[in-house]
Amino acid sequence: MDIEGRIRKLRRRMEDERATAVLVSAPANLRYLTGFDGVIDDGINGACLVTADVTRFYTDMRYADAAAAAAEGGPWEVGIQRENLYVEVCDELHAMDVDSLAVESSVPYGRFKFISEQFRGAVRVIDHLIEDFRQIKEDEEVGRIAAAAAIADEAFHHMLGYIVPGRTESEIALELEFTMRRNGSEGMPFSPIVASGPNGAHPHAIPGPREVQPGDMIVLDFGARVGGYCSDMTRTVCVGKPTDEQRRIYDAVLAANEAGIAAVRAGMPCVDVDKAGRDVLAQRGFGDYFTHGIGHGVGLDIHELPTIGPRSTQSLRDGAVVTIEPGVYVEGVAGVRIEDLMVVDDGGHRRLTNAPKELIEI
Ligand SMILES: [Mn+2]
Repeated sequence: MDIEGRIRKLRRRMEDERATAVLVSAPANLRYLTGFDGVIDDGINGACLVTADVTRFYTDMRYADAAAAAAEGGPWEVGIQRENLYVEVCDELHAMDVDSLAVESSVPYGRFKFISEQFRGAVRVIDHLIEDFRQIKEDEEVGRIAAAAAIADEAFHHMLGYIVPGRTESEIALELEFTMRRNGSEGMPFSPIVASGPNGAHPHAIPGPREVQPGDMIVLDFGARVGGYCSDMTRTVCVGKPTDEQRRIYDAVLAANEAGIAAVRAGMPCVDVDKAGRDVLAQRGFGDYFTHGIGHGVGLDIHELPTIGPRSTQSLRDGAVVTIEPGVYVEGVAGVRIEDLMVVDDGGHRRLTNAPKELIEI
C-alpha cells in the first residue's frame, strides 16, 4: 500500500484548499491514510492530524503497541491520547500556531461543535476530503477486493445446494455468512440480504422467518471482506420452474445488467452508465419498477464514490471499483436484482464477480 503517496495527495489537496491543518477521523479514511488496521471507533479513539510537516495518528493506550509497530519506518508518527482526543489535538495545534483547521464533511455535528470551541479558530469542512482519492484503487487494493469477490462467488455455488423449500430466509442468510467466514472473510461488510417471494420486492429486505416455497424467486445480496476491503454481489434464483412473467422480468434485468456493464470504461459519465441499463428496463416495460441507482463504488466501505445513478455528476475513473446492479421490484409479487463487481481498467473493465448469471432453477 502506497501510504506515502496517499499522504502526499492529501497535502496537495490541502494546498489547493488553503488548509493549514486537517483532522481525519472517519474509520475508513484513517485506515486508508495510515494503513493501520486496529479497531477504531468512529472518531472516539483515533484521529489523524496532518499539516505540511506533521502526520500524527492519535490513539489511546490500548492501541499503543500495535500503532507503534504499524508506524515503524513509515511516514507517520503516533500520538497517545491521554484523556480527550480533541482537547489534546487542539492544544497541539495552538502550540504549532495553526490558525485554520479543516475536517471531513462526515464529522458528526456534536464533534464539529466541540472541536470548534476547543480550537477557537476557523474550522471548516471539506467534502470528500479523502474519499476522492479512495476511488482510484492501487493494485493491492484491487487484489484484496478480488479475493473477497472470489469468496462470495464460492459461497453462491455452495448455496445452490443448500436452498430447498422449507428453509427460512434467516437460515439461508446464516449459511451464507458462515460459508464466507469459514472461507476467509473478516466478518461481513453488511448483513446478507435473502429476500424470497414477495419480500424480494423490497430492495433492502431483512431476512426473516419466511420459509422458501416452490415458485419463489429469491434475491441473495451479499459480500465478503479481505484485508479490510469489501466485495458486493447479487444473484436471483428461482425455486423450481419460473412462470413466463418471472422469466420476462429476469431476462430484462439481466439485459440491463449487461448493458450497464458494457458502458463501464474510464471517462464515461456515471449518469450515462446508469442510463444504459435503465433504458433497457424502460424498453421492456419495467422502467417504473427500478427504484434506485444502478451502482456504486466499493472499497474499504461497501458504498463509496462514485455513485452511479440518474443524478450522478461524476465520470468513471481508471482504477475505480464499481458495481452494476439493476433490479425490478413488483410490490406483492417478487423482485429480481443482478449485481456484478468490476474494476475500471485498460480502456474498459475487468469483472471481479464470476458467478453464473443465467436463471438458475433450484
Ligand atoms: Mn451493491
